[in-house]
Amino acid sequence: MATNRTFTMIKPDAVKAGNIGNILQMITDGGFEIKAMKYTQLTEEQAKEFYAVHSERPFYGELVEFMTSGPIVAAILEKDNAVADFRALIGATNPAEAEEGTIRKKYATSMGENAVHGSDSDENAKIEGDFHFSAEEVVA
Ligand code: DAT
Ligand code: MG
Repeated sequence: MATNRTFTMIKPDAVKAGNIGNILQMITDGGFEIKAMKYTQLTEEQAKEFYAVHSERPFYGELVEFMTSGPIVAAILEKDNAVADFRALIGATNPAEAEEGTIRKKYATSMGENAVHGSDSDENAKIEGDFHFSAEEVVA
């Protein structure tokens, strides 16, 4: 059953480019409600754990280095069908393949530096949200 929450990060490239506000606007215009949010910088340990599923991939080192290279915005978002609808809003992993009107089409610069994260399943949305937020940090 599809739950109604997903987890996102505005990645260091988009924060550095000054696009936090633009991306949050697209997220709220897309009908997502922010249930928790923080501005923070991932440690190497946190980035390695968050992306552990990719640890055997050739780009893992680069990915960890990039994700720790500057501050991010982490957030839990709520909407009906949140995971799938948010993946549609962010667009393809490779911005060259992302559809017009998606966040990655507008703000991502490359496959590695692609502006935003979005959970890929309800199970991972829960794991990733819990990784970044305690229960008290999520609004009722
Ligand atoms: P997504 O972020 O769309 O869920 P993913 O889970 O396959 O994509 O990969 C996680 C991140 O790793 C992705 O946002 C950027 C990076 N990445 C994936 N494939 C890559 C590649 N071939 N080269 C460089 N970075 C890559
Ligand atoms: Mg993914």
